[in-house]
Amino acid sequence: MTDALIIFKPDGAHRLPVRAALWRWLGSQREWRLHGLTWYRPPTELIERHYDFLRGRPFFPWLVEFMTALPVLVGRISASPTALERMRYELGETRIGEARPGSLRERYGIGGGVNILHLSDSPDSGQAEVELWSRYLPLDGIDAQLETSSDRPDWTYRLRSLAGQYQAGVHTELAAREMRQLLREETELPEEDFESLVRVILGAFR
Ligand code: DAT
Ligand code: MG
Repeated sequence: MTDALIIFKPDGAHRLPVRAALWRWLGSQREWRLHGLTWYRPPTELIERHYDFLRGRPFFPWLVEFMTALPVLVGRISASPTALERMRYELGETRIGEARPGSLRERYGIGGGVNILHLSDSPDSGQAEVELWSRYLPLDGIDAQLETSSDRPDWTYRLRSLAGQYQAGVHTELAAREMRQLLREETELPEEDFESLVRVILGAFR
């Protein structure tokens, strides 16, 4: 068995229909065991270390801002190496435009690196990531209370379409305004946190 780190990223943690879908998937524990899941707002230095291999990439500053903007759900699973590989397959490719149809990321990601969930990609990275994050928080208690369904609408595909317009500079202001409205319907964050969510999601498409 191997350990792996799992993170509901800000979009996966706060867009309620997405969170419910991720929880249905993760909570099924089909071929894996969930050992910890807890709310935590990671400090910048932790995210910079976690994504150290991406330092210098043009999207790195955005990635750090995205991952530190709000509390996220962080956890640990154990699985066989092949089961971990299958989980990654079910998750889908990194960039939403390339994510396999039917995968979690294709279904719920808005675009680019706004891709809902982190999951360690191998036994080696799983061990290293669990070790790193364990220095900041315990990863062996499931204390998050999550719902398996949500009465909020899931606007993924409209958000993705609008993000495309926003990125292309087509109806930029209208697209941003509409995205904000749709995200408002999907979330129940207090105003200040909601503004952070909108800022980091739009920030992916600048
Ligand atoms: P994954 O999350 O599929 O393991 P990764 O470890 O290669 O992917 O990259 C970590 C995160 O960095 C990824 O989830 C989103 C962001 N990212 C990677 N490549 C990107 C790109 N070309 N554009 C935007 N964001 C990217
Ligand atoms: Mg990775």
